[in-house]
Amino acid sequence: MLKVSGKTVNVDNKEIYGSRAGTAGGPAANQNGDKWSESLQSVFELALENQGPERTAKLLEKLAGQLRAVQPPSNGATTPYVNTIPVEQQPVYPGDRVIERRIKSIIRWNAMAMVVKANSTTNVGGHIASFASSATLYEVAQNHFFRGASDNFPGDIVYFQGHAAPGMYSRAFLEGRLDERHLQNFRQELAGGGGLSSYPHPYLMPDFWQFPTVSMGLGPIMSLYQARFNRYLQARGLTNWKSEPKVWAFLGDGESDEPESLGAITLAARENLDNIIWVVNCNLQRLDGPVRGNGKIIQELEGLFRGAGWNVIKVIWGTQWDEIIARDKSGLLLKRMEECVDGDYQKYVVEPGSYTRKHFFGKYPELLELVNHLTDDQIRKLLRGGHDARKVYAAYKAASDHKGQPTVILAKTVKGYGLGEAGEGKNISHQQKKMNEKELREFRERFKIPISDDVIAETPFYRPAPDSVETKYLLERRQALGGFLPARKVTSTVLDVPKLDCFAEFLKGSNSEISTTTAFGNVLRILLRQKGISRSIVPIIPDEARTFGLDAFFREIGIYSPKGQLYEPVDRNSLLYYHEAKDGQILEEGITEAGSMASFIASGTSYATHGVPTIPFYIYYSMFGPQRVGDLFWLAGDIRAKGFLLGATSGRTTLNGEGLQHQDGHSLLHASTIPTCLPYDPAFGYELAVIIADGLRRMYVEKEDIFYYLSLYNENHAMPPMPPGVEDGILKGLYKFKAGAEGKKIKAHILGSGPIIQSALKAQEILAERYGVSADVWSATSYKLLRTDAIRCQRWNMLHTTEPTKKSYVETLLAKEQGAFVAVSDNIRTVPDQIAPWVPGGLFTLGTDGFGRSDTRARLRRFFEVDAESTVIATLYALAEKNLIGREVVAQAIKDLGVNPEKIQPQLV
Ligand SMILES: Cc1ncc(C[n+]2csc(CCOP(=O)(O)OP(=O)(O)O)c2C)c(N)n1
Ligand SMILES: [Mg+2]
Repeated sequence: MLKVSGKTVNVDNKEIYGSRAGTAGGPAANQNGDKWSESLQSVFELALENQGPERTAKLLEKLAGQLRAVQPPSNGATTPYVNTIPVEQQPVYPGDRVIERRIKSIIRWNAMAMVVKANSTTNVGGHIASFASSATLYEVAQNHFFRGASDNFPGDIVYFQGHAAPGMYSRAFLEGRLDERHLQNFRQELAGGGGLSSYPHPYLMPDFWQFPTVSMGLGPIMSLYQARFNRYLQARGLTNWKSEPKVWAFLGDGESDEPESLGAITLAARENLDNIIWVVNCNLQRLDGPVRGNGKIIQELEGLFRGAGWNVIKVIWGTQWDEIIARDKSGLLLKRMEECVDGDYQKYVVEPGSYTRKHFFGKYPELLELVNHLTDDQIRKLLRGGHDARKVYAAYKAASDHKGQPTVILAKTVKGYGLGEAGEGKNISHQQKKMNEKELREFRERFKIPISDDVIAETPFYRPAPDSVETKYLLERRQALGGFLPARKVTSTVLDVPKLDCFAEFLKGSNSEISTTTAFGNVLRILLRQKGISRSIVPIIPDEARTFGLDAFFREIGIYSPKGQLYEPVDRNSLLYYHEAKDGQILEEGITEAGSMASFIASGTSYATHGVPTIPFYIYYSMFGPQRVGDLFWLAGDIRAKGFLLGATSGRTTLNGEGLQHQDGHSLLHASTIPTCLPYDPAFGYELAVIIADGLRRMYVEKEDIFYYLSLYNENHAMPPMPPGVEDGILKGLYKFKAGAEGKKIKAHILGSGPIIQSALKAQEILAERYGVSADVWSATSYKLLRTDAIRCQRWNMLHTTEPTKKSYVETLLAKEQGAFVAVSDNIRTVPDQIAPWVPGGLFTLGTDGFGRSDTRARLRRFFEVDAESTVIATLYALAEKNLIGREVVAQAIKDLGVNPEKIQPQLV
């Protein structure tokens, strides 16, 4: 007993020291917790009374400092390592668990069988362990949550984990959507009758898969922007949904290391996206080994998501653990659960139950009593939460009902669950794709699959009869939920796109000098006035509208914000103020090219995802396009996205002041590698108008699954009127823009693109005036398209040698042209070189290979040898190489034009 100022404080010195010897959470601390709390409260009150608040605060601070020295403060971001939903709050499971388990077992078998079978005769690979760990996570959702598309409802939007694809095929097989031949040909798409793609690829299986997910991190980031885009569509009145679809994203715990996975999670909390649910399959393993062998991935992710404002639901322990946890009055079980690292938990999977008894429970002898009634085998089979349908259902239900925040479910599972010796919880699990007969038998026993010994070695597929309880149940559930998933259905309507004449101002040309970026702004303004499409346009900008001179659109069409504008913008009094609105049309993404691409993809696929075609115009710094987020560009092709990508401030020398990291001369090449992308490098406003008008027609009337990449530049120059009859050439990639001087014997051709066509035009004058050469200037709008067409013809000719040959567009166009051909652009030489084999007599190419740097455009163009003088020299050289002029003319021109022949060469190695 302690007496302070006449009051008795209930503190027993012996207990103080006794408790310090034990650790926090120990039995003594628990039993005396209340006593201690009362005692401290009394001391605190006495201190306040006797010493006053100020001095009490100082005393407490001092004590807190001492406490920090022995116990660093908890960041408060994590909760104990147990299920978030307590047993008392767990809802009753609404399904027939016995039948569901049978269905799940059969799906497990076929998913495994298709991989094992494929690898018995081929080396095509595949994965068993990922789906084995997530089967319950998918099956509970398929039986009770995922809603299919129906009238006025586009269906829930589900991002399936790429490596779990065999599980989805296996279910579709049971549903009768795929047959044995498909499963037989897993990963053998070129086999007779076709097969199944390795992963979710809408390009390869357009009626089945909606979202490519296998490049890790892309599914997660796309799902966030998809959920946001769904809100945007609703806010703009573009939907008539009877209820809002949920966006579900299934991802691996290892996948969470990708910056794209977690980099945008605050968006979902900031915009209250309670229409999204993430399920992270925490099997604690990735490809090589544990995700966090020395820590706990679930706790780490919980802290991150809570910090980001998400609702976090942990599903760690299965039902059998409930009573064990309940019987632990000491707090030691929780302590043990918390102190074990993921590497330990992985070990408990591969070792027998006796090991877990000894090392997990046995660390504190009191804990052994909790499992005395269990055999070693029963201990080994204590389920993790993610394999327990009741726990998973409870989490999904809570997530579905949660309002105001996005939800993440962190479900603990076992990688390769059910594979036993063949790969359960092993470090090699991810790569496992073969099983021997003994392992197959064990798998069959464990999941009770009716396959006899004599055929088991062939891993036959098993599908219950159409009138079996299992098939009926499975179909009934999907019917009740609106239909099958995944399924991709394109029902979109045709848009009333404007004709080219709406761009009359570009076709007429203008005397005032503008850039193609400004011209694009004008095109967009015109399009926004076209009734047929104005509402469908989705301008996307990552914090660069002012750079591109598009800030006027802020006021005109508003920036989308679910909160509207809660503040008075500082520029409210100006005409072009920063205007946020609940129904704003612009997606102002901030500085995230990955997020902007995800929005582009959500918008560019809304024709399929929602049956509502929208037209994304995503304009950005071209250097931060495919170079920065190339994998998303590639995915845009796979997912069959439509729309326009506008790489602004393009050109290694046109964007002159920004230096090495900004000056882009190779995005066109990147874009050329994407099979469904049409890359263009327009020089003039009318070219831009022709390309965009035709693009709208092809994508939104003809319904071609293609998208456009246009480089835009910031150099002002004259925008001439469109010469007659060039539309076709603009679209195909090349047309004669300005013929050379007449009456000269020596002929040459200069192919120019973007603003560098000005070098070609100036070179044309110099060549005529000083060297007697008549050079035609051509505008090369798309080398890739010319090349693709040429390859197509060449291939046809090769395979049909006895039939009349076909001639490509570029060959036909240039067939009668004489002299030398030179190409010049603000891109690396490989861009024009794409057509060299089909240019009569070859193509001499100039380009901006090498790192950019800051300087004036004139000096940069001399440096990279793409200015008019360098173009003249190159043309003369190309002529000299063909013996059409003397070599001394070239040497003389080098002197005349003041070009230093010993100047450094810009490109390296
Ligand atoms: C961007 C990217 N990098 C690497 C890979 C190769 N890869 C495929 S699966 C995998 C491990 C996945 O681990 P996890 O996310 O934990 O999924 P699990 O299979 O364990 O469910 C890796 C590294 C990939 N598919 N994508
Ligand atoms: Mg994993």
